[in-house]
Amino acid sequence: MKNVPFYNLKVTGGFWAERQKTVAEKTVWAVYDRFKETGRIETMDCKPHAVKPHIFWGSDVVKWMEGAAYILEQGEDARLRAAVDEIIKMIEVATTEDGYYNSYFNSPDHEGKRFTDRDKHELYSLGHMIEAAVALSHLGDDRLLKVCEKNVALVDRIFRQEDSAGFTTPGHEEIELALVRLWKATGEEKYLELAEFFVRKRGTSPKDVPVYRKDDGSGIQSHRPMMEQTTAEGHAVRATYLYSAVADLALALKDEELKELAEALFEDIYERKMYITGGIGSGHQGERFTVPYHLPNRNAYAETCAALGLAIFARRMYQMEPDGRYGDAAERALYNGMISGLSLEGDSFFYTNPLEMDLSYEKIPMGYSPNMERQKVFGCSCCPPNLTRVVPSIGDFVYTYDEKYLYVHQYIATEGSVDGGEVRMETAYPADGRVKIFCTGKKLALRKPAWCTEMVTDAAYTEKKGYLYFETEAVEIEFVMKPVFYTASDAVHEDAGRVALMRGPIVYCIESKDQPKRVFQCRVDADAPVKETGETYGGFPVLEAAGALAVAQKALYIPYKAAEKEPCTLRFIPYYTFANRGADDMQVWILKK
Ligand code: FUB
Ligand code: ZN
Repeated sequence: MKNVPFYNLKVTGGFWAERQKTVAEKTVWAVYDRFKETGRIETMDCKPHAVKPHIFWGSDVVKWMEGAAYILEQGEDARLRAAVDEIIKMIEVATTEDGYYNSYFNSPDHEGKRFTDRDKHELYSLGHMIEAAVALSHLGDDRLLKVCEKNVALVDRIFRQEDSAGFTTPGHEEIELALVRLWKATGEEKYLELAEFFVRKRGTSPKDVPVYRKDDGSGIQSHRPMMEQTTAEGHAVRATYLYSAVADLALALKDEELKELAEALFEDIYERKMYITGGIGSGHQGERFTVPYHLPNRNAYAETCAALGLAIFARRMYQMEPDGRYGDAAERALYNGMISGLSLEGDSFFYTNPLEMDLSYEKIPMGYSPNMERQKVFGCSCCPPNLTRVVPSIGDFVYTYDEKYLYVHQYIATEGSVDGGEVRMETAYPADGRVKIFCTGKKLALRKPAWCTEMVTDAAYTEKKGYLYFETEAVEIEFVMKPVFYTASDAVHEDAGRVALMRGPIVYCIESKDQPKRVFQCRVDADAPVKETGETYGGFPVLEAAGALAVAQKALYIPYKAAEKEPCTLRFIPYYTFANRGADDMQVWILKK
């Protein structure tokens, strides 16, 4: 199967068109301005400055550049082009004779220390620079690509040929998937070989001691040889970047063992370690996967980058083989646990994406509390520029194709070209479940959304592994969308006795400001019908459900029979919009009445 790159498609309307507009007009500049204010941009020149670069500040900046390049694909913007140009020039000048660039190690304080410390994110930062370079080269600007190719030649010599670095594989993965992109962009086999080297060597080298988390190495996916790592472990962003590279290599090398490994890793996440929002990495210590079914709501870490990581891993899986679970995981993450990281206004962010907020938690001395309010920038600001990369390139998630079929994995209004033919999808999904698709020269294979229990179409189809196969070039279908309460597996102890509301792929939540009392007093009647109010928020209907309020009692403890409840109506908004009207208590999983 081949991918249809977003370059061939235009997003013509709906949720993502609106988010793309916000990111292009607002977010990209909000992130740039914060990076300028904090010194991230100026330290790209590696000269002495009052402010000292953090180990991966450079990665923040090149991720921003990658997003800027995607925005420039949509149309020229002289100011954006100039901002990108300035950074490229700084990198060119600061690159050493032997091809090395890193804003931390090329700065005067850290000279001579390169490639000695596995946890200093050098190869991670280079990976992101490669991704930015590939994006810029598509615009016809190869300057950064040249820098990267020299840099990669150095890495290849030091790591693969001489084995002379202080470690064998990176502490934070990213270069692996970036090298696959570089191979695709240049056709140079050596980049694919280096990607394979880093993946296969993982967990095998005595030099790769688990210094980082002082654990068994699982925190950075180094506890055993890669081919024996069949469960998702450790830091969730690192893990999903690595697993994405495993899937990339499986596809590029047509390697069955790598494919089986990627499948096992995906299954472990999908069946046991993923929030209903597509958030992953529940543990805040180590930003990591913990144990199966440990999905706490209030303490959920669920980093924005990790949901994005799941989405890009799942996308690679469906590029390999159509299986509805992959598209479902990507859809959950994109519409919920990832995009919740971006405010409706587009200029503030969440790093963690809990499924419950209790404002009083901020006051607990020495306790863990997530950010209750969206932030303009973080000390560790990886998430905002990741959003500026993924939203403009969202078209990458929509289609793949083979000789016979166009596979439709995500329902996003788009028009463009596929394999010499024309493709067009008209839909307001997921505000509305009606979809019209047409592609010249291809039959259509449509993912049946996991949430869908009722479809309406006149066309005949056969169903296999979550896809509907039509023998026609045009299809009209409705995935009937209505609010549904979900329950979690018994194994998820935190959700016992609770339900969560979804409408199509959109997870809903309640905030105290919309309820008669704080959300912790709210109980919901999961058997009563849910009403669409006629209002919308964040592009989706505001929903109402019948419930009951536990009447506040003064005494700390009273007999259960004496506790009073009064009927009420609960008002639900899309989860991804939480805390857009200021910090508030919030719940996704609500106690049943
Ligand atoms: O370490 C670089 C980035 O910062 C990671 O990907 C995020 O999880 C955050 O730790
Ligand atoms: Zn992040």
